[in-house]
Amino acid sequence: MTALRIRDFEIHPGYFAPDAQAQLVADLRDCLGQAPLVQPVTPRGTPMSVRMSSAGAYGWISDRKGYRYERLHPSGVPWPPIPAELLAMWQDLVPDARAPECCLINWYDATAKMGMHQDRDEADLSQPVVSVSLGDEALFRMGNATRGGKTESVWLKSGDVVVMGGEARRAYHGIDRIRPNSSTLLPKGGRINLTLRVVT
Ligand SMILES: O=C(O)CCC(=O)C(=O)O
Ligand SMILES: [Mn+2]
Repeated sequence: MTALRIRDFEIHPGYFAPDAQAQLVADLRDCLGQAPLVQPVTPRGTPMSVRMSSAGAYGWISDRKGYRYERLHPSGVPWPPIPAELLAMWQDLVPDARAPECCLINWYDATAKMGMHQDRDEADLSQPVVSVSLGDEALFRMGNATRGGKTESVWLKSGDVVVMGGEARRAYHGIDRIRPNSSTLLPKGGRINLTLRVVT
């Protein structure tokens, strides 16, 4: 399937076929067995609607102390390794990038969303972020390098991959809503989003 480009966001519809999606879900279950999902709070103490964990050398954390990357899960255990098929995808789509050091795992239930934000806790913003969608469809909104202005939206489906490089790397983006029961990949529904990042 050919990629489509919206601004500098490069979207690969159906990058992962259904059997590869099922394999990813199985691998993620192992990851979450070691480093369980937690419900983060914002630095102001407001609970986020997504639940999060990570794989890789670093995990992304949000709590009362702020947004940051940490070497350990809040329980004190190291994050599990990033599943091999995600490393292969990274090599395929962004061969010139450094190796990813974090795979943030976001789990959305039917009512979860993510407000417009930039990914900017990483030291080297010349490195791309690559995002994988699994399960229910999500309305992904793409904005600008500064807050506000015109935006464009696309429904991301299970197996779709988005490369955020170039101008898109600093662009505001978010998830407005999930379309419940739009996928049968996850037996209880919901959506998993993975974002691979170079942290240092
Ligand atoms: O769920 C998504 O598709 C986007 C997630 C995201 O932007 C993030 O975790 O920083
Ligand atoms: Mn983001």
